[in-house]
Amino acid sequence: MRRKRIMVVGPRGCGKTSLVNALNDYDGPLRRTQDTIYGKHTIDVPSAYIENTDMYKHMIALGQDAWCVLALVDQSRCPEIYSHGFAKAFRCPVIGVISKCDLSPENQPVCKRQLRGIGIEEPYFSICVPKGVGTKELKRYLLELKER
Ligand SMILES: Nc1nc2c(ncn2[C@@H]2O[C@H](COP(=O)(O)OP(=O)(O)O)[C@@H](O)[C@H]2O)c(=O)[nH]1
Ligand SMILES: [Mg+2]
Repeated sequence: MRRKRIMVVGPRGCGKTSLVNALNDYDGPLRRTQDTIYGKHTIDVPSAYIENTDMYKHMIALGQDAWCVLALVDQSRCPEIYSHGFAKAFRCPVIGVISKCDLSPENQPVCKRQLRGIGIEEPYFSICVPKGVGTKELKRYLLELKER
């Protein structure tokens, strides 16, 4: 059986690649990813997969390789992009992550409402990867979840 990974989904520019790099303890240059990138612990899913509903099936298929899914909403820019009940499409746990928590703090309630609306329960993790905010808490939570 293939090793399962942490799948990271979210809209364009929300900080997916920054987060997978942090989860893989990689601190080299940030590259733009169009294709799905399998990292040591992660799957970095192209934004297009959640931005186009006709590509959802590809994302669900990738979910077979995941032991958990991190669904990101961008606090600096948060139009509705997930379809209602999104989280129910996966068999593994789906965790809500609010990225760019250093920006537009007034949007935090909107982000939480979106995560709830797509079927994810708290706790939600507010992170800012460039400043190293929240990533330690998220990693610790993931470790505990995996061992359960
Ligand atoms: N201010 C801020 N910028 C961030 C944060 N996370 C990522 N970025 C920046 O947002 C841009 C897009 O990040 P990237 O990880 O490539 O997003 P992706 O398209 O979802 O993979 C880059 O310039 C990052 O440096 C954050 O928490 N706060
Ligand atoms: Mg990327």
